[in-house]
Amino acid sequence: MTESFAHLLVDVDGPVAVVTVHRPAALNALHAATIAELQMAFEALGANPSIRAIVLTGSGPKAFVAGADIKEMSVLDPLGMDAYARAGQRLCATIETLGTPVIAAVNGFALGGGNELAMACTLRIAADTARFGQPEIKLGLMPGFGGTQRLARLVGQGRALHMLLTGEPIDAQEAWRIGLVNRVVPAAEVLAAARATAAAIAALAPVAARLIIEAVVRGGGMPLADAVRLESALFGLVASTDDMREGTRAFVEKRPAEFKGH
Ligand code: CO8
Repeated sequence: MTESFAHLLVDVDGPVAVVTVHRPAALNALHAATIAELQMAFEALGANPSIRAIVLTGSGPKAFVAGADIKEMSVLDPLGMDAYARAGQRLCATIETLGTPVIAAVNGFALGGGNELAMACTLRIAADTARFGQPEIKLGLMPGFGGTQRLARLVGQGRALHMLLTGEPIDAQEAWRIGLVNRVVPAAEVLAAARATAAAIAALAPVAARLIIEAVVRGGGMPLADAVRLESALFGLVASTDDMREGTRAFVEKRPAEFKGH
C-alpha cells in the first residue's frame, strides 16, 4: 500500500495486513480524519486480491479505540453529528462487508465507537486486560456507529440493553462469556494471536471466505427462507471456482490443498 497516513500504521506481511489506529495520546479515539483514513485504508486493502486477511488494532498498551473523539464531537451542530455518525456507520459497513476477513485484536479499551468498530470486524480476539462498553448514555448520547444494532445481534437484546442503558464496561472474560468476543488471550499475545488466526484464514480459499461472510452478514438480515436461498446461490457460485476443484481433489489425493484465490 503506497498511501501514507497521519493517524494509522499499515503493515503488510505477505497475505496479512495489520492496520493500527495510531493516536495513543487520545487513546486512539476516532476523530473525523482517522475515520476518513480508515475508510481509505480498508477500501484499498479490500480491493487488493493479494491481501487475504486483515488485523485491526490500536496503538499502545491501553486502548484499542476509546470511542469517537468526544472533544471534536462536543462542538458539532446536529447536522455535523449526523455527518459524523454517517461516516462512522459507512466505515463499519465497509469493514463488515469487505469480503476480506477482518480480525480485531482488542488490546485495551473498546468503548463507544471503539466497541462499534470491533463489532463490525469479522472476528474479535481480546487481551485479558481489554474492557468493552457503550458509555454514550453517560455523555447524554446514544451509539451512532451501529452499536444499538450490532451489539443486540451479537449478544442478544437483553444483554445489549443492559450495556447500553447502564453504560458500564465489561471485562474480557465477560465479553467472551456473552459472545461479544471469540477468544481471550494474555495481553502480550493478542496481536500474535490475531496475526496467527489471520494467517490461518489467509491460507484457505478466499472466495469461499468472502461468500461465507456474505451469507452470514447479508443473510442475517433476511427471513430464513430467503437467507437459505441466498446460501444455495452462493454455494453454486463457490462451486464454480478452481479452488473448489483443488480443495476436493486434494482431499481425495490425501495432500494439502493449494488455493489460488479464483
Ligand atoms: N475522545 C477524545 N479524547 C479521549 C477519548 C475520547 N473518546 N478517550 C480518551 N481521550 C483522551 C483523554 O481526554 C486524555 O487526553 P488529555 O490527556 O489530553 O486530557 C487521554 O485520552 C487519556 O485519557 P484519560 O486521561 O481519560 O485516561 P484514563 O486512563 O484516566 O481513562 C478511559 C481511560 C476510561 C478510557 C477514559 O479516557 C474515558 O472514559 N474515555 C472516554 C470513553 C467514552 O466515553 N467513549 C465513548 C465516546 S462516544 C462515542 O464513541 C459515540 C460513537 C457514536 C457517535 C456518533 C457521533 C455523531
